[in-house]
Amino acid sequence: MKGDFGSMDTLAVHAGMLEDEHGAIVPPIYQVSTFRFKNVEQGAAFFAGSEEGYIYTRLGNPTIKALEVCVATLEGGSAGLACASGMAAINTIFSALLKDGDHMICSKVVYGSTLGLIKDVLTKFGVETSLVDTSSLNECKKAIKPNTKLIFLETPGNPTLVISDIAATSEIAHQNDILVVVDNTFSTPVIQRPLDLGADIVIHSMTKYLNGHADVVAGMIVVKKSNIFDELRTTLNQIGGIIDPFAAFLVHRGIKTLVLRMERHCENALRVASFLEGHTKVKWVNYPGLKSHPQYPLVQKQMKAGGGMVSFGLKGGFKAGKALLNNVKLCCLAVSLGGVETLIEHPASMTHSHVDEKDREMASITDDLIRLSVGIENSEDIIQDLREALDKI
Ligand code: LCS
Repeated sequence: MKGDFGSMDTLAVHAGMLEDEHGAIVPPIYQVSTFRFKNVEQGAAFFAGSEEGYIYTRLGNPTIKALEVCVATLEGGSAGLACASGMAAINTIFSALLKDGDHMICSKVVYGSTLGLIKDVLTKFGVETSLVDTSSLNECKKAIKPNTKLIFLETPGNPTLVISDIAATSEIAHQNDILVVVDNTFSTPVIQRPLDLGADIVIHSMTKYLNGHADVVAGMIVVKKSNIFDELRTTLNQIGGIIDPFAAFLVHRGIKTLVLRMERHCENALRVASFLEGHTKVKWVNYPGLKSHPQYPLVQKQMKAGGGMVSFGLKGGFKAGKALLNNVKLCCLAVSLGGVETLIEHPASMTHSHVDEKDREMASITDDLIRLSVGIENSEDIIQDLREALDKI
């Protein structure tokens, strides 16, 4: 893309389409592990960093680079680092920025494996974590210690869709020399740009909306300022959690329709959430785009729309929920989210089943909670499927 076209719709199509010697209009797949040097001097210069060039795919690859430039541009960051999965991205951040004796604050509502990584792995390396209701600024402030290095926010949180105030938390964090990392998987930069709101780092499970087609597992780190980038890049290179060039190509391809897909996800989710809210068998609905969301004013402040995720509970509890899950036909009973097809799951027995019951309770991940990832199908079809399944309870 020549010139400066800043709108998200245009950037999603053009960002990261780097110059290609043959004029290819999308980045070709460099499915190679290693790159030939012209001579010893060039190889040595690439390794020394005095000359730029590709060495070995774990250290860098043109197809991966194109995707990194694309997502960094969409998030308004200075650089991106593509990873093998969302978990590889989170692990890279923790490994690079935390050490024995450090303390971290983490939203108590996060994806189950994020919590697993903290509890099972980070503690082995002497890092202490406080799980905090980060939707309360006061709780967040109270949890800060002299050795706090990082605040990790997931907003909206998986699966309750609780919201944390990115701008206000970043302000408090920066007063205390603490970095703020935001998991922006549920919103994508189309809906929420954490770096603009003051966060230092954004991570994504690109497995979800960015790729959008349920056929890739991938992650991304985007930094606002370049000063921490080298440390993250070196750590990723050493840990080895890099993305495969073909996966990078697919995600980059998916991003071209990200804005269109997000618009449809949000439109459909609002309709489905409104339908559920009005149904006699439904006890509660949580959707950031509904006025009934407990933090609706904050949603309006930091998000452009409610996103594609809805959580709800039935009056008959999980027993009724189980009947619903077993009776849907169009909605697919599966974990993951953010793809074009509607998925439905039960977090307490699936995505968050390995979280201690006590931690689940503390995070309000109740046994009756059903999570819907609303796809881009016709919204009337999704609603009809849910209505018919609810009728069978
Ligand atoms: N962050 C969030 C918010 C997630 O929802 C997930 C995965 C991850 C990070 C990890 O990404 P991955 O390594 O899988 O690319 N969430 C999943 C879920 O809710 N169901 O299945 C996976």
